[in-house]
Amino acid sequence: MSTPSELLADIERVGRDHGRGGYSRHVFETPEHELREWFVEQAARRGLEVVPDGNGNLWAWWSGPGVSGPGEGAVATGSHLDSVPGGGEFDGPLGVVSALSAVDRLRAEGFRPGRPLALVVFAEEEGGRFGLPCLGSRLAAGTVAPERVLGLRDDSGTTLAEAMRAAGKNPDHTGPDESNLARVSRFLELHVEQGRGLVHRQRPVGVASTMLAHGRWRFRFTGQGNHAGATPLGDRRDPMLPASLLVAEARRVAANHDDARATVGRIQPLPSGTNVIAASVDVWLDARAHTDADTRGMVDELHRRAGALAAEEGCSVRLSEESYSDTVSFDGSLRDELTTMLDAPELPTGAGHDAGVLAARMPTGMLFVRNPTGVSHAPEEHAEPADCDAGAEALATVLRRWSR
Ligand code: HGY
Ligand code: MN
Ligand code: MN
Ligand code: MN
Repeated sequence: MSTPSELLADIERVGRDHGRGGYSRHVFETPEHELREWFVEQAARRGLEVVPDGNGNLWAWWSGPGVSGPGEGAVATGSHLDSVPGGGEFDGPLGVVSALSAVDRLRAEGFRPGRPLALVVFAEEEGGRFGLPCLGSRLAAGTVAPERVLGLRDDSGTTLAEAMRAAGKNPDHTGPDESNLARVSRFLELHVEQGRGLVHRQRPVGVASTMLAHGRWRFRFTGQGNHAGATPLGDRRDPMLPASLLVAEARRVAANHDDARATVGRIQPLPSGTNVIAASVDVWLDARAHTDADTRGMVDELHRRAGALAAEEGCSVRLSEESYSDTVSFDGSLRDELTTMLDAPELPTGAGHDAGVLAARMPTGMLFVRNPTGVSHAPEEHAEPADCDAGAEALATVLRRWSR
């Protein structure tokens, strides 16, 4: 039987990108590709039948007696292996290794599922390479169409379709996954907590109540590229000025909405030269709030401000929405069942997850494992081995009950 920490040691050995500190596991690229192969090998070692779907997701089935492959009313658990650039060790992988460890615990006691049980690895949950979070689960659930995403490009200009081909996958097979997902009746994702709610509650494991509405938008400011030395200030149309002012505006506007969050973590001037006035500047906004209205209200206000800031500098601005997820309130009876079964507190999540996509399709829940730093999307993300064990034990408890 492997503990989550033992399996995470494998993840670190295989998946750490030692180049940039922290982890940068981008979908279909090394090391994420190596981690997929590691997962397939771990699943096979446990007698699970791995059934990749056409979207880059991996389904490892533990079928009940007399049931071959996916069956009606199946139960699924899982998370993702990809990361944000320079991310942490636990965001995603903890859900995957805890699922493997939970299967070990159930097998060790001689448990046999009465209905099929699937472990799932979803592709591109972070949207770190192609910009659309929960790409794999959205394609599988049919909430985004292949033709909308196969042309998405990464920073090198490679399209998703090209990246899939390079990884030996046929992009023509992307789309709703009726062979796996359609048969599943309940989904549960275990995830490291991103925040300190469990630290404050002094508990190792919690149950998700709600997920913030959240989305990503790109503001493209366009001015006139020019020479840094030969262009007097009065002759400039420098898009970097409104772009940089927008960052402060985002913080100000978010502060005017209840517990909202607006983040600019990425700015891309073009052509990006030290002695060059940029021709254009892209500013990516991540905006989140407790309601759809608040989230979209913030973006609308920022769009108006961006237009005014651009005009002051003789520039223009174009806004495009790259992704959006409405707020999620997880299935009430399932939350009650989990909090009772596990004697665990409920807590909200400010982060998005594949479980948020599946929640629109079936009764879905999330378990969180305490993170003493509360930090995530950074190398300081952490969970203690004893809390990881408590998480895997809780997951095994639920899977035993659900797949009897
Ligand atoms: O951005 C998020 O909330 C998640 O980590 N993808
Ligand atoms: Mn994340
Ligand atoms: Mn995650
Ligand atoms: Mn020159």
